[in-house]
Amino acid sequence: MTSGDNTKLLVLSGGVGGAKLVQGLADVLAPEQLTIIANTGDDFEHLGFYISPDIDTILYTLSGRSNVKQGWGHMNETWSFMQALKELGGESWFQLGDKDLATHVIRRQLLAEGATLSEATADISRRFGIKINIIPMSDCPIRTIIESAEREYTFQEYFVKHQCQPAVRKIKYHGLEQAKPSPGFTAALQDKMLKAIIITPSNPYLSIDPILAIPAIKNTLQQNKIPVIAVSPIVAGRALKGPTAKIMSELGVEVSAVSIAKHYTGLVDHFVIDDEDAGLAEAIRELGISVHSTNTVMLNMDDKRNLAADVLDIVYNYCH
Ligand code: FO1
Repeated sequence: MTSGDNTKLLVLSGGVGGAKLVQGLADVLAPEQLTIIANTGDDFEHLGFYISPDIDTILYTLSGRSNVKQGWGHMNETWSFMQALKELGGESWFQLGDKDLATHVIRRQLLAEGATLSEATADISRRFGIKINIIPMSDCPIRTIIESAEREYTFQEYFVKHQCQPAVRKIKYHGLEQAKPSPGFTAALQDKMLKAIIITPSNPYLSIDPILAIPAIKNTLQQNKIPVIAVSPIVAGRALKGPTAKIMSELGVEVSAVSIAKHYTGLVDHFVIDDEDAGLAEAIRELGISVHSTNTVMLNMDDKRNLAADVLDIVYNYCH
C-alpha cells in the first residue's frame, strides 16, 4: 500500500503520541487515504470557548504549527491575553495563548452560527491548509471524568489544574447513553475501501477508550471485521509521555505492553511493540494477537515516518 492506491485507513487518535504517528502516516500516504478520528473526551467549555485539545493537537501538528517543546498548543506562542486576563483577576489555571485564542474565536463563531463540531473542525482544517479529514469521534458531548477516592474531577481539572496528582480509582465517560458517532466516523467505517483501523500509541484509558465506548462504535468494530492494528504507548515498562504509567499502577494494572494488549483483547488483531519489548511477544501472542516489533519511540520525523511505514507493512502484508 503506497500513496497512489485507493485503499483507506481510519486512525483513532488522542493527543501528542497519536498526532506523531498521524504525522508519519500523512507523510507516506495521500490525504484521501487517511481519516483521523480525534478523541473529544478531554473537551470542555472554558472562558466562553469550546476547547478541544486533541483535535487542536492534530490540526497544529499537521499544519506544522504545533508547540513541540510545550507538548500542546501553538508554536511561537505569546501570552498577552493570559497576562491581561490575570491582571483583571480572570481564571488563569488553563492557559490559552494568543495564537491558540484565534483558533478558539473561529471555532466559537462557527459553533454559534450552528455548525456541528465536525463541520467546525473541517472548516478550521481548510483554513490551516490541511487536506486530511480530521473528524471528532462524536458531535455529542462525551466527557471523561476521573474518580479518585475523594471526589470526581472533570478531565482538565484532573490533568491541568491538579497536574494528574489525584490517584485514579475509576474513569468514566459521561454522555455515552445519548451519544452517536459523528456522521464522518460512521461513513468512514462503512467505506468499502477501508482496509484497516489504526490505534495510535495514545493513552488507552484517557484517549482511545472514550472513542471505543460510543455504543454504536463498539458493535460496529466487533461486527465489520476490519483488521485493527494498535501501537503500544508503553515501552520497557514506561510511558513515553503523560500519566499512562501512573494511571495503570493506580488501577492495579502492571505497567507493561502486555497489559495494553490485554486491554485491547477482542478488538485488536495486530499489536506493535518496541524492539526493547521483543521479549514480551510470546505473552502477547498467547492472547491471540499477532505481534510486530520495531522502534516505536518517535523522537524525530524519520522515526515517525519509519513507524508509519512499519504499520503500513502490516496493513499490506497481513490485512486482506
Ligand atoms: N495543558 C497544560 O498542562 N496546561 C495548560 O494550561 C493547557 C492549556 C491548553 C489549552 C488548549 C489546548 O488545546 C490544550 C491545553 N493543554 C494544557 C493541553 C491539554 O490539557 C492536554 O494535553 C490534553 O487534554 C491531553 O491530551
